Amino acid sequence: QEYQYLELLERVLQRGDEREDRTGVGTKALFGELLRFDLRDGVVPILTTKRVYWKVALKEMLWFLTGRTNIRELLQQNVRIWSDWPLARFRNETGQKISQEDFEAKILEDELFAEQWGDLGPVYGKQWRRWLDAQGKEHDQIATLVETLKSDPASRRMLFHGWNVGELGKMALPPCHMVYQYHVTSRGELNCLLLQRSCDLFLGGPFNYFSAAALLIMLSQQANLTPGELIWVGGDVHIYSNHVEQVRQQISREPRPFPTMRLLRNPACIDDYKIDDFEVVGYNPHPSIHAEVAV
Ligand code: THF
Repeated sequence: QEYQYLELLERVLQRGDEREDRTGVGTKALFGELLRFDLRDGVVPILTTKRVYWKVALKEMLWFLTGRTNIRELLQQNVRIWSDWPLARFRNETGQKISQEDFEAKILEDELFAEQWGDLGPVYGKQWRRWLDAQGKEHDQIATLVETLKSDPASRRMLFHGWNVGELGKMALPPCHMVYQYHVTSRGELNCLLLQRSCDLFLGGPFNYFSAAALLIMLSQQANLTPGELIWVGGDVHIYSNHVEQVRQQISREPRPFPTMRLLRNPACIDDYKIDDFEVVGYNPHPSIHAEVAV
């Protein structure tokens, strides 16, 4: 199953359109790509051609589900993947040349500082759990989804969306993984179609595939369904110019079978999952490959 990802990397390198992007780093990109991951029997798409820090991705997903948007709660769990954006804003607005380490330490020890500088605005968690409509009413899209999965699994309206047009301007970064649509087969298998408008194939992609799979597995458990398929659709799928060597190295490696994931507990509700509830079995990846994230 991993070959489709490696082939996508290869295609983007060979045929990708080369452009300047928002970050100024430069990318090669294709538009409109699709990957399918079979999640039956507990199989999860954690890539094996480099080590993927699946616990980091899972902590991020659990943080989205809490509805929170401050990086402080991530840093408290030693997750640093969202620090670059608040750090860039702090440096821009104050002119101070603070290091990432010092900035993160300050966020952790100073609650007021964290409130002022650590918040990403109404990003994923806020939209998923507290989407604000024009009347000022908040909507919990995740709770509604779980409810519908249980009560009306044949529904064609089981989805949640991150692209809240009226609030885009307040977000540190508008959502990349944007619409999650669900589907239940007559055999009680839960499928997900994820539409991702923009994908950093080397750094973000591997996190996004696994996170979406983990969420599907949690939803299956909550609604008494079994995991089916994750279908991932990417809009602008790109490789940053400073990831090309890393990508070549990854493509040269032989993929191994995907691992499986088990839930050690059956939490009472979608809000109750903890990182220790997840066990990954049979993950035997090639070594990690370092790359810089474009901000
Ligand atoms: N912006 C860009 N340019 N790329 C992205 O992948 C991305 N995201 C999120 C928001 N904006 C993005 C942030 N998610 C890593 C992983 C996910 C991120 C950001 C960074 C990363 O550096 N991963 C490394 C190290 C992991 C670690 O240190 O724990 C890795 O090797 O996987 C995509 O959603």
